Amino acid sequence: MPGRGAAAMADFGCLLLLLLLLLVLVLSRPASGDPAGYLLYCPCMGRFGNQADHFLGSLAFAKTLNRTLAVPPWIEYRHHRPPYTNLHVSYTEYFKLEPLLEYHRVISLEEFMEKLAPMHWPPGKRVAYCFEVAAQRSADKRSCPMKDGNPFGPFWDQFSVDFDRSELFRGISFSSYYKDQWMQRFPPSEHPILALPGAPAQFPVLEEHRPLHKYVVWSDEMVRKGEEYIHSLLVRPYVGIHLRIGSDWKNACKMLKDGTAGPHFMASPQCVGYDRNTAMPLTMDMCLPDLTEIKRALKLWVKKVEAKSVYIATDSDPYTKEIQQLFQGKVKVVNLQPEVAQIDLYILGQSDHFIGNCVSSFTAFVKRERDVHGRPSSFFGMDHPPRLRDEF
Ligand SMILES: Nc1nc2c(ncn2[C@@H]2O[C@H](COP(=O)(O)OP(=O)(O)O)[C@@H](O)[C@H]2O)c(=O)[nH]1
Ligand SMILES: *[C@@H]1O[C@H](CO)[C@@H](O)[C@H](O)[C@H]1NC(C)=O
Ligand SMILES: [Mg+2]
Repeated sequence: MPGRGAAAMADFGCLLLLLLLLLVLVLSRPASGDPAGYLLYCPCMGRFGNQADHFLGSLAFAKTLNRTLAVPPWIEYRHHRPPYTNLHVSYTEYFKLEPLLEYHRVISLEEFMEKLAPMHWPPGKRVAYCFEVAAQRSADKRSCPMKDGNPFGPFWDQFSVDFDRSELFRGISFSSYYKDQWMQRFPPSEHPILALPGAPAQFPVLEEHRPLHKYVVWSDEMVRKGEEYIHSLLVRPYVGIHLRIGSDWKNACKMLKDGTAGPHFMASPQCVGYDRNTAMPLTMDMCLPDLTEIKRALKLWVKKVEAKSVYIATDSDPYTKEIQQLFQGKVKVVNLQPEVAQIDLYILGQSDHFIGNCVSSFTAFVKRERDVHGRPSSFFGMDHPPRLRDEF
């Protein structure tokens, strides 16, 4: 019976078509969103060190609220060299996204905008969330300053984001203490996307959030480049130093001379201690080491670790000649001045001993990374910093 065979073939064809249709439907379905909601923010305060401090706090806050964190790109200020506008550098350019997932759910802001925003955060439904006091500055006194000025405007413009209305809050802060208040005020069912003008975090990073640095893992490309420099330029053991001595820093450290700053000044809790009551005094050598102090500390640590080379990272004069003279040419002195500041961070992180600047959040990034891996660090003006809670 030839008809039976043909009918069976036709049935089979129908089934195949149906399956195919189903597959197409499943694949073209918009990505499903997290029912627990998302947290978006602009890393709009300070340069890399500040943004990294804020990132750790924001990661912790996202976990507190159980919202997926949209990891923003880093903002790099290029006012003095091309392209003379801000660069937005993907988190994944420098670090891996996967290790963050061991701690909490994240998605890059880029992927969120590409895959989720069209369905879950479309134009017309973009709500800004901010403190009442921040909205006071706006014309109608009720709008969050999401895109006012630089870097705020360019940051959201890179994704063509405009905000449609604002939700204001008061009497709460970005601390786990207020978790219940946040959940009640902005439940994810009614407020799925919480977009903030700045990081929901403190600067400097809280002591309890420092260990989160272990989830900040260099990308393969950064490791490759960094290791290449270390192998070709340096001889181990090597001492890495961060000389934060440029003109903006000289101005900042003047506050110490005036006596207007206490022991807690910018990133200084990392070396004087986080408890204000027991904090050690912050000296000028710790904020702005002069050449005498730089030589003293270097001599001490080069001798102690029997260093064969010294790596100098700086925002200003590296004092290469002076340091070479100090060791009478017996120690190799290297200053790379890399195009990408994160290369300095990588090389400092890998050194056999690190001497940093107590007040700098650029140093703080290196110090945290080294603490996580049990590598030794000291500061100019402080050879033996107190143990912090995240050291093991
Ligand atoms: N490449 C390089 N850049 C540095 C160094 N020190 C400071 N900078 C630049 O100056 C910025 C300082 O700002 P920030 O990272 O917020 O650290 P802080 O101001 O020292 O707390 C860095 O992000 C770098 O762009 C350095 O040693 N090497
Ligand atoms: C947190 O969010 C995830 C993902 O939406 C969900 O599976 C989990 O149940 C939530 N946890 C709590 C405690 O609400
Ligand atoms: Mg700064």
